[in-house]
Amino acid sequence: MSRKTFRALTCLTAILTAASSEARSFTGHGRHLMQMAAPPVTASAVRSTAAPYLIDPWTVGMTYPEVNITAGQSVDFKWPGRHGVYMLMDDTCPDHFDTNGPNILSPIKVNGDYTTPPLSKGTYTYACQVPGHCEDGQIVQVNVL
Ligand SMILES: [Cu+2]
Repeated sequence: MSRKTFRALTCLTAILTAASSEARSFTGHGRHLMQMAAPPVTASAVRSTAAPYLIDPWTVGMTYPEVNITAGQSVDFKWPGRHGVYMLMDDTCPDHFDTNGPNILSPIKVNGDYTTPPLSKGTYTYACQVPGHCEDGQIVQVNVL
């Protein structure tokens, strides 16, 4: 192979390598945009087709065992009487529930029904924000596996 041919081949290889890494980064970028467009709470990789896990009645005086569901599944709370659904940051009843903000999933209402969005893997703890209800057993831990 002549020196000139060798240089031309080296140059061609460099161009092809650059083009293919460009193509890869474009694909990666496209995938990133698709993930950005999806709701953040949706499990994109594993989406369960299972029906929502029903907690009925969601009320006081109960002992709710830990719930195990699969990624992409939702939890549906239904209640008689006056309750709400509040997402806790840990598994203990707080001294104080925020009166507005993102932790309030359902405001306090009578005869309510609230279904979470499809949940991604993790541990979630829900309680009722009516004063005294969490301490009276209206708290549940949900493990999304
Ligand atoms: Cu309650």
